[in-house]
Amino acid sequence: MVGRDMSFPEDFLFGAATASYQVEGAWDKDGKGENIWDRITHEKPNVIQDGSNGDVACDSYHRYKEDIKALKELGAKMYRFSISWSRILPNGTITSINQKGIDYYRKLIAELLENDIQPMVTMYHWDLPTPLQDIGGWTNPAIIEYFVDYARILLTHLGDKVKWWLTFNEPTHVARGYFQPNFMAPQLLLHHLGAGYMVTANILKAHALVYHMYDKEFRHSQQGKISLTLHSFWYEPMSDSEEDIKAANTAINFDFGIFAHPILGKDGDFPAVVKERVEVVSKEMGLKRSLLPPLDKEWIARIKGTADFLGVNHYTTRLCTPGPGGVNIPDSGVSLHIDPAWPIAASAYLKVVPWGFRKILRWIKDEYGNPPVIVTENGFSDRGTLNDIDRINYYRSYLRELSTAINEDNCNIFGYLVWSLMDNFEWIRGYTEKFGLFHVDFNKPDRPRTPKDSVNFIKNVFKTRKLPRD
Ligand code: GBH
Repeated sequence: MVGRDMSFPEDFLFGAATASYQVEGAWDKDGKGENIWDRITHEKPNVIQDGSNGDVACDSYHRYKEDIKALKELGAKMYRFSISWSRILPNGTITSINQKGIDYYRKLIAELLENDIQPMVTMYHWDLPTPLQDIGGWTNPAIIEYFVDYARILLTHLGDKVKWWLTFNEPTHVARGYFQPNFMAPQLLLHHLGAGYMVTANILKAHALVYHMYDKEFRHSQQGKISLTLHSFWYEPMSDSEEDIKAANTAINFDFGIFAHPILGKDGDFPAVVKERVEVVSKEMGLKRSLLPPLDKEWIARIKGTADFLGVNHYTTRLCTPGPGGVNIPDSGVSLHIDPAWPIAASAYLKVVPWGFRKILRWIKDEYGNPPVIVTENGFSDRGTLNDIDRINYYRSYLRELSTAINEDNCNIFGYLVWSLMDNFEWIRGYTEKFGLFHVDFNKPDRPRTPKDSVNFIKNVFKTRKLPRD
């Protein structure tokens, strides 16, 4: 370790992230429509671990100024938040523009800019208006144009102030809502119909059309950048055997490459290994064609290159060996394992494996020609203590790997955002898992935010752009 450069570049963008449904609350205020998380939490509260919902959450709709104070205290230069589609378009379409929704985001953005914090805006972080779900949601190709309509409204009304756009957060998780049990809304179980792959294709197309719309109608006057955020575990071979190495490569292509390759890969399109495997499995199931709808030449060309940079969310690692696959990455033929020696977090999925962070960043560099990357989420969950030493240890070890990826591997990484600014609604885990640097007291009507010990640690890193030696 002696002599390792543990600093970050001068113009590096440090900041924090949240998402609309997880923090805003005000679920039915000022004309907002219902979305799929409102619906699932209200109609089936038993699918949420503590029976809770995001009706009030951190009440950021009313308390965004306190969020900005917290960001200031942290020394954040960037705040990534998402927009609630049903707050802007209550019935899902442009026949129902809600001015109060637009006003809310304009106020939030103005206040951020006044405090020298750059907004990075996610257009879709999982909260689909229910009328669109009722026509099949992301499986219905009609959604492509509805998303383009929605994006045009955002770019028109907010694009003068916002220079960083993400169309989608973790589209693989949107797809999982259509086949993985007990997971993301709308919790459908339609893998046998290829629903997840339909979602994948439709999201890729919607993303590409919005990118080209930005180029044609907005880039010249607004001068911003647009991309999307992908999530991935790092997939490490369980052993040095050729089969395990192949399994790990298959896994990362199913989880990350399925979106990254069509956009950033040299020839575009889905990764060859994904096309081959899904074809074989579909035939084995007795189908006449692959569950993965092929992209035609026009779409391959239209999707390729539609990222000015890449957003990456990363938390943890899995070990890979050939096997039945399981619910996360069906059809891959890879079985995923954890090393029992890895330190744990409150979230069952999250094990502390810092070296996996460096490896995935390096893999992205090698696989896609070193694109500009911003880490749009990274963080640790506990049960909510203010003295969050385990979170500090997580950040210390992961940030070391990040600095090594930058300084030794020459990965083109220009920013890093923590997940999350504050405790919030963690999807089906409700309020049982806490990712915040700021504690939020969900029992008090005014939802007070209190800094945890990790705030001091992160603040110091953001300020000095260096990691402490010990
Ligand atoms: C991010 O996703 C989300 O963008 C954010 O909204 C969320 O609050 C944050 O993470 C913290 O979890 O495949 O069954 O093992 C990361 C999503 C969700 C990825 C759970 C891994 C594991 C479930 N993570 N998932 S499983």
